Amino acid sequence: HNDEGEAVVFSVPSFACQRRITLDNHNTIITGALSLLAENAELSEEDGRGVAFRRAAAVLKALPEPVTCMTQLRGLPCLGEHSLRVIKDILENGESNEVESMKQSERYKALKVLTGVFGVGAKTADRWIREGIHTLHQLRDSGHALNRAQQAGVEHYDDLNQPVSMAEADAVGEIVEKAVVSVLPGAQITLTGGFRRGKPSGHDVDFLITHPEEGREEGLMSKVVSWLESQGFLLYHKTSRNSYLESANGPARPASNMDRFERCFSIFKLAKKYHELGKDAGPEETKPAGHKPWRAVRVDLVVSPISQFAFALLGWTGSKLFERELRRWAGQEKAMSLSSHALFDNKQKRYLTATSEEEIFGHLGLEFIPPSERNA
Ligand code: DCP
Ligand code: MG
Repeated sequence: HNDEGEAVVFSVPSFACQRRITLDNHNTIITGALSLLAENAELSEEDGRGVAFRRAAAVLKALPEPVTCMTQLRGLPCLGEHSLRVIKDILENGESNEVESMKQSERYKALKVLTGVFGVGAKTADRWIREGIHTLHQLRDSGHALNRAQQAGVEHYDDLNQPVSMAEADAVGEIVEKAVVSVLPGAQITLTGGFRRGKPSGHDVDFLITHPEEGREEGLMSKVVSWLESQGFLLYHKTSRNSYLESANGPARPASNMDRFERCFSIFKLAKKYHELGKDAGPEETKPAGHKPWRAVRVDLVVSPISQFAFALLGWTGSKLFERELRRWAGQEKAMSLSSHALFDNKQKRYLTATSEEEIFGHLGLEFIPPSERNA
């Protein structure tokens, strides 16, 4: 409130990549509701609506204090009719009717359960729901053939739906570091994703791997994966060429570069620390059944040549909305195409190189936003 006792009217720039959004959120009830609506839209393959709700949530996350009345929101960007209705409901009744009934709906609950299986996306879940499959039991009984990823997803369902802690992320990091330096001394790993933004937990652990000498990273992923596998650290892995041609964004790049830019989706078998084993943990023979001494953790590995490292780092740090907004800013405001590989200036018809994230923000005419403030 200002000196006259009137509620403060907030001001927020239009693009999420122009805002400093920390994890210190003063409007968690509203942003939680809008995020659920976004999630539901995404699970229903209505991506446009999903982005609209995500953008609205990111505006509320940027506010310096809790919203108390609708007039404070006057003039803010990205708040559509639907989002405003939800916010009004929450301010008046403490919760949103629409969101509460959505959470209770059979369809939403089934979508959550089924897409909670690693390897199952919105399309597959929707198809199964239309066949009357709403639970994991029904999925097992249905006799549907599951692919390798989905089989691992069902097998490790509970572990993979339990958030990964920072301590676990560090433990995975030590293993990945050991793997990387064993197969290529001098190679470097960097923690990316939510943990780099300072989140205390996540759904997976993301790493970017490179070598300071261009070209030395070639073939690195398969060596790292072989090492991890030989040491018994992998429950599942699938390496894919991160085909940049498949993304709609930006111009095609030389095949030689693409071949080197690889991604591995994996599930690690992470040993539990002694204190995590539970009070009844003891010598192997006396351990109660069901208390396994390890747990499954999703890990994403990406290898990038050093020349693309800054772009890969920026692209894999997130948040997803922050990334999307950076690319939208580049295209709409600067006539540039940004990807996790490069930045192309469409007017000058040339690539703009960078060796740091700061340099990329500079090319884009944006103030530098550190990872901890990219939590849009
Ligand atoms: N990313 C992307 N495009 C993809 C996959 C990922 O731009 N197809 C980027 C944005 C994400 C980051 O990589 O922020 C890591 O992806 P995650 O799905 O792991 O997202 P987070 O790490 O941010 O969240 P979580 O804590 O749930 O793992
Ligand atoms: Mg992550």
